[in-house]
Amino acid sequence: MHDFPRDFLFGAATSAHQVEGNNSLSDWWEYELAGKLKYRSGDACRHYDLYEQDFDLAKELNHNCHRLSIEWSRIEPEEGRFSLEELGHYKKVILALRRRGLNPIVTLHHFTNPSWFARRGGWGLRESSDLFLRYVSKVVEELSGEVQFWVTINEPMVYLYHSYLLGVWPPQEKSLPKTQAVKNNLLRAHINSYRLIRAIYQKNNLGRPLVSVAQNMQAFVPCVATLRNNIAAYLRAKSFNLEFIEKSIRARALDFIGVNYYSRSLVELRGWGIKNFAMDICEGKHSILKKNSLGWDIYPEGFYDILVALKKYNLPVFILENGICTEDDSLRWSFIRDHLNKLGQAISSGVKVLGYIYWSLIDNYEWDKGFAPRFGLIEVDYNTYQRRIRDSARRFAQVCLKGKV
Ligand code: IFM
Repeated sequence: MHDFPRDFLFGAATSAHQVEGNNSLSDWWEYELAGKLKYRSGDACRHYDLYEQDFDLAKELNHNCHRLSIEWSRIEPEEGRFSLEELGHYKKVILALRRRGLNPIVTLHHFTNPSWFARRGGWGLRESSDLFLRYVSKVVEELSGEVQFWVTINEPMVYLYHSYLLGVWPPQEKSLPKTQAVKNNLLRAHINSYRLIRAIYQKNNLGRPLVSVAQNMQAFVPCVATLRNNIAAYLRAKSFNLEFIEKSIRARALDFIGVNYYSRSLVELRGWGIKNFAMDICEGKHSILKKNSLGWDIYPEGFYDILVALKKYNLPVFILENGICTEDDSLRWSFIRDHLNKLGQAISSGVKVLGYIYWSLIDNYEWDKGFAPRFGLIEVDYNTYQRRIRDSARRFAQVCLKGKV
């Protein structure tokens, strides 16, 4: 049994493209339409219109926070033209959360970009950070009075891997030098956004904002513990999990460590090239662990290990995503319970944790995997757009209510 701190934040997350629907001015949409991606997001969950109803459900489930993302391509549909209507829309969304006692955790970039930005060269451009900052400034000026928690960039390393190394997400490139350049630009965008957000709050005499990134962290485990696999696993954790946050900390641009944790990766090095170190995993399919419906190992132990290893940075941690896609809702509950238990253990070991956010509030568009993976606490019927609260959500609601697992 674990008690969570009294002011602990419990909630669930979504991201704009995955739930809102009709995100027609973004690069993802363009690739979907051109047939460069297998699945189209279409109406997604119609959350753009149904957000009040979804937030009612989150409140009914005893959540006290909610993580969402703002869609840059709606706010700045053409370069330099900002839509007051869309800024107003997100203001209404944030106020709808506040009215229900849900603390908004706002992400500024969650994988999608405006089409105009992508056409100009996207995150490969040296000036990408400046272009992003103009948008950040508009959004933060508009919402600062209602928001304390900001997440500048969601999972920069996942974005890099899929979009610039594996070439599966827009802009579907496979280039090491480009990956490096984009990584630097994302880091610059984060650091400069951090400074800008702080400056806006200061200018407007608002309390201190809390700003971070959502860093996807995996447990990197050597498949067979040979020396080279051990070294590769260590280096992978260093570069995938830690480099971005370490550089942000060095630049004094991180108020807490945002962690997204799902699974482990079995590392098996097949060569000595940079790509081998960055990507080689065991293809042997011999892991005996239970899996989610995408085949990812369920490994709560790794969650604990990762959290405890973050203690040395002396910053609070916020779990911004943790979740499972499955058709088996009892497996969803055991996943949540086991991870919350590990979180409780980490807190007992001295890790300061601000909150736990489940991915996701509702089933949604899982990028290149389409709508089949079901991550939601709430089921979405894609024919009627009706929502149905799952049993796992009710169990998690009890944890949120009582503050213990
Ligand atoms: O759906 C994604 C989300 O957009 C980012 N983090 C991981 C989730 C599950 O794959």
